[in-house]
Amino acid sequence: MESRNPTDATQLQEFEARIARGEKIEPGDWMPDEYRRQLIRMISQHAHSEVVGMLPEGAWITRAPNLRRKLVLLAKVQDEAGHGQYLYHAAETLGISREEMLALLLSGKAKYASVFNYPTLTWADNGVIGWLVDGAAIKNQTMLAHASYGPYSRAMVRICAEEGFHMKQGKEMVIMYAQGTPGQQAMVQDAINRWWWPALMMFGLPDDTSPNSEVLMRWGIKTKSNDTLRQEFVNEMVPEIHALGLTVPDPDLRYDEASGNWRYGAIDWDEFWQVVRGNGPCNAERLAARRQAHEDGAWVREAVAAYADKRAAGLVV
Ligand code: BYC
Repeated sequence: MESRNPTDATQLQEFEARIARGEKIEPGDWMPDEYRRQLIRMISQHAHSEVVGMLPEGAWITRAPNLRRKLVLLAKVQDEAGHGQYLYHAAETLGISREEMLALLLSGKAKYASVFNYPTLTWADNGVIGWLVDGAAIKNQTMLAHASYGPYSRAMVRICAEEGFHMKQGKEMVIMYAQGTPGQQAMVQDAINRWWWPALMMFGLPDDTSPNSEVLMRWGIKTKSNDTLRQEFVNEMVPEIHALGLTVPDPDLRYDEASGNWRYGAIDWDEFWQVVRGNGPCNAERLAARRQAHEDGAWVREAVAAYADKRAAGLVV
């Protein structure tokens, strides 16, 4: 990873000193190749997650139970598209094109958050995704708003503000259904049962098996570890779920007085890898939907390219 070239060694020292002083690294600045590679990997995966993440909830826009819920859901799903845009732009500042990133997604080679390969079976899933999935995302992204790379950290500030709204609209639904009819209570509990474990997987692999964490922490991209954030999330969510009279689908969950932590049971990492490798319940459906959207948008790309050519030739202003 580190170069033997003395100039690079000095640059690396200066680069690490800048990060230690809390300075942001900006697109034109010198950076180690591995820093660039890690950022492209993480930011592009994040962008893909936002865009694929529109699909599970988007499927419910036409079936929202009333106009207010429909408007909120439309706004949320549209926000996720915007998040994808900011993030693709942030990744482009590192020297990869949007076309390359999209080609990797559409060919099935790129990773994106495993959670979006699960189906949304009832309306309550939208509430629980907002509360748990966006809640997990905020926890992670509030940390990433302090990341050492300027364009990524600034994108996170804006995204977190919008995710705050996403989480609140989800929580409002969960509170309402938890206090609703027995049918609504059962529906929201069932949604929590299905989304709890995939939400915990959003924080990434355990610290002792994560191949990327060490370098990400060293260069200030992550400022908290995967397990630290996961534990913080569990500690915040469990009392709230219990306060609503709902349960967490984890028979091993217990409160540890000494540390003040809610200790959770084993996460099924075999299931995680099955889903990440393309064998989750909805992987094929999600990719097919993105490919269809890409094909349907071909005329827009052609029109934009034609306009750009004419503009370059001075034929339009
Ligand atoms: N799913 O060393 P590790 C949203 C991969 S969207 C799939 O722990 P790292 C929303 C990982 O990529 C917000 N793959 O990785 C949108 C790596 O593979 P490679 C999504 C995962 O990067 C719409 C390998 O496993 N948030 O909020 O140190 C509607 C080893 O893992 C996952 C972000 O993207 C996973 N869950 O840490 C609603 C945040 N976890 O690349 C809501 C930005 C791990 O080495 N990303 N892998 O082949 C991150 O913070 C980090 O990348 C992670 C993983 C914490 C996710």
